Amino acid sequence: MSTTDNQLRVGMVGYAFMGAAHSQAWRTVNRVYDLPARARMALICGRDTGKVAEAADRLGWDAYTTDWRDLVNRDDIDVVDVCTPGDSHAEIALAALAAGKHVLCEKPLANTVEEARAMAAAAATAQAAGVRSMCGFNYRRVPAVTMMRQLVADGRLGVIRHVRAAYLQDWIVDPQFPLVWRLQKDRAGSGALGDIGAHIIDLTQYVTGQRITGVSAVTETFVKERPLPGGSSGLAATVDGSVDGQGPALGQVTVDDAAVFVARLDGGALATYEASRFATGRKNALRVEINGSLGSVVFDLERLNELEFYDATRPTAEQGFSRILVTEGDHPYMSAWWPPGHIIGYEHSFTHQMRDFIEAIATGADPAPSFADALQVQLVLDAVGRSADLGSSWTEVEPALTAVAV
Ligand code: SOE
Repeated sequence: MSTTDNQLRVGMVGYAFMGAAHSQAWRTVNRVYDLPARARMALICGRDTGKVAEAADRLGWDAYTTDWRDLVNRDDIDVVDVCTPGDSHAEIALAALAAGKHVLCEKPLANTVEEARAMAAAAATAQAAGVRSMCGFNYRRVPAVTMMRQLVADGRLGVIRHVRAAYLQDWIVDPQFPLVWRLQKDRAGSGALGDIGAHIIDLTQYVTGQRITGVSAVTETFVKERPLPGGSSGLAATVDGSVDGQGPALGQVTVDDAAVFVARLDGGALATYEASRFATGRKNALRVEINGSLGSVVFDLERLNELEFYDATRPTAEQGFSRILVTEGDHPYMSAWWPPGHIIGYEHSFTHQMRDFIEAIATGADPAPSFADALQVQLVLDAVGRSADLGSSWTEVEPALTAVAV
């Protein structure tokens, strides 16, 4: 931290969707929260000079560079914010930690367990030297999700029996959608599983305070070849270089389009998880329901200012799911915003994330989720992938002997 003016000079690598969401949060956080340090949007990094210069202007960064190694090693940078595809998270975060920078890394932490282990180990070493690190599971910082956790922690649901989580999108239902980096294993590590499944794994563990100890999974890639980005027409070269006539060049999809799994949690709960990019009509539909011995609670991202709460301890005649509007001043994070009933949005979760990160750095606290927390999510992702590959717990249904009318 710059001791002269209590500034945290931030360098961000990446300027696409998450770069824009993080920039909005860095621009806003010190204007809505009274914090012990101020974030300075000092430097943004991207590979293309023209595009990163435009991003610096549009997103509000003081300067730009195309060299992330320079960024992490500069003496005038205190925080490195990693907003790149997963295949560069480890390299950038490890270099930044080694250079004594505080690190915020987007989710999932890495593309492999090995990378995540190295990052968690480096973060633990750096922590001893006062360096803070956090993984960007932003949905933890939706006020309603934090309140969900509080309800569970306060025992209002009793013993947790079921966790039911789905994160559904539909942006690649069209088979002509191009083979972008999120559909390539070497860039993204996995598909829907790591991109959106990671969110519901982290969120449910955060809310219940329980950890997933075992899974049984299936995954599917519905569309196995897609046009290459900017795909030229003409002879269509498939992934093995063979040419099969006219049409855009095609490439192999190497990640899952959908992942479905059941899980056991260490507190005894049974859980079901669904992450899909083929849920036609579902744009960014994250829904979590927790059932306990004394009640249930439901969070729906499309109604992110609300919780549905069922209190089984109420008189039977009064029981039913109530709708809690999580906009009161004493609800998590809400004191900084508007009067009750004036709702907030998706982008506010990132501002809350930066609030907590800045406060942790300035006070010497350890921010959550830590890289160790994110490693645990990576271990679950890995187990789901191995379970799906093995098909070990899959029992075929015996075919009916004769065709039956259905
Ligand atoms: C996927 O399209 C995605 O951008 C995720 O990568 C984000 O983590 C999620 O918040 C929104 O959807």
